[in-house]
Amino acid sequence: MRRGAILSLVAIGLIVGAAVTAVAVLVDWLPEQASKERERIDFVFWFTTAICIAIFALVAAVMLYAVVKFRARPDDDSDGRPIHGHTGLEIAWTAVPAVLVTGIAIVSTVALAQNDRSSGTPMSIEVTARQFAWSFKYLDEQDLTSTTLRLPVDQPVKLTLKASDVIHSFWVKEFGQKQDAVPGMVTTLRITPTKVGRFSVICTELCGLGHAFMRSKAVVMERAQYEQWISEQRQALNGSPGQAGKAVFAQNSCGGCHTFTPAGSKSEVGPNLDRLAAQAKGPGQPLEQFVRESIVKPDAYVERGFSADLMPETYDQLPKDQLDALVQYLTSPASPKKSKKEGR
Ligand code: HEC
Ligand SMILES: [Cu+2]
Repeated sequence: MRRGAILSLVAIGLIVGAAVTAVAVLVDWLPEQASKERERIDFVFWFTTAICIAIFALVAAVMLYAVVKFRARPDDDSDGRPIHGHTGLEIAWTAVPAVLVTGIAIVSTVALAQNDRSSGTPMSIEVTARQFAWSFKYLDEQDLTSTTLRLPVDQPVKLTLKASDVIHSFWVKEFGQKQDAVPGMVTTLRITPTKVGRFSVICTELCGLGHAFMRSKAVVMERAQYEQWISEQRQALNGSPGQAGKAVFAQNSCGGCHTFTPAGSKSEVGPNLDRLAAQAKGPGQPLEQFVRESIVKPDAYVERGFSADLMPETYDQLPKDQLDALVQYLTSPASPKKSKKEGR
């Protein structure tokens, strides 16, 4: 090949490569990066993208050059020269992609293997997925149960995922990896958050009518703040029944849907819990039994005027002592007042 041809090819390749690189780098394609695992996934992504850009530039350069250089002139009606293969080229375009694809496979395998291993001792949290809600149980913290996933920054976490009805999938896009929650088996996912912030927990497996609303929050906190939150919860759980019930009520977002004056909540998605005694007369059950059943099996009795599909059915995951405290908190009007005084 002549020198001029090679120079033109290189020039076109560089221009195309620069343009495509600008599109890849200048546009903010990926979500915010907030975990070590995401960093590794993003590395694989950029590694692959770089290879794609190089190949694209090469192909575009040869194509553009050929289109201009070998185009038919207006008065040229002759046939082109017949060409029969080119062994050198064929070996090259087989061997080079094979090497590149193998490289991508190796880099991905290393990233996946590292993401499946925690550095240091991970914190254990059990995640329960159910149509259409998430529940998080802190196995190292007396099974403290919450509907929000709170994590200390830079601390490796091991999530064990369970599903109680159909297949769901846990995903926080800032953390990277997804993991399915499958009925009848336990799956695991490791996360090491690297950024303080609030992120969305999303179900990414179409799991029924309420799938789009199957969301929760992952809150990554400074270690000191997290420790404080945990110790407050621990104190509350071990405190008077009123305090414990109040903490369980708050951690499980009951106030997000129910009015309950002792907890200061005013939402009207579900029935007003200040009037439970009157409501228990509907199904004619003793108050305590009615409340307990309403929490673990919300559909057992549905108050007139409310939708049966709204209250999450994940609360049967509450450990017995937390459920007891919650029921007591909701049924004894005296304990909330008392706990207010003891509050601090
Ligand atoms: C997403 C909204 C939502 C959340 C969160 C929620 N509930 Fe409910 N709750 C409802 C709705 C709607 C009903 C009425 C329909 C039904 O019984 O399923 C209800 C019913 C109840 C009832 C029965 C009341 C009656 O009059 O029938 C009790 C008791 C109750 N919830 C307690 C709780 C507690 C305790 C929590 C927290 C652990 C909680 N709920 C969380 C929406 C919610
Ligand atoms: Cu789901």
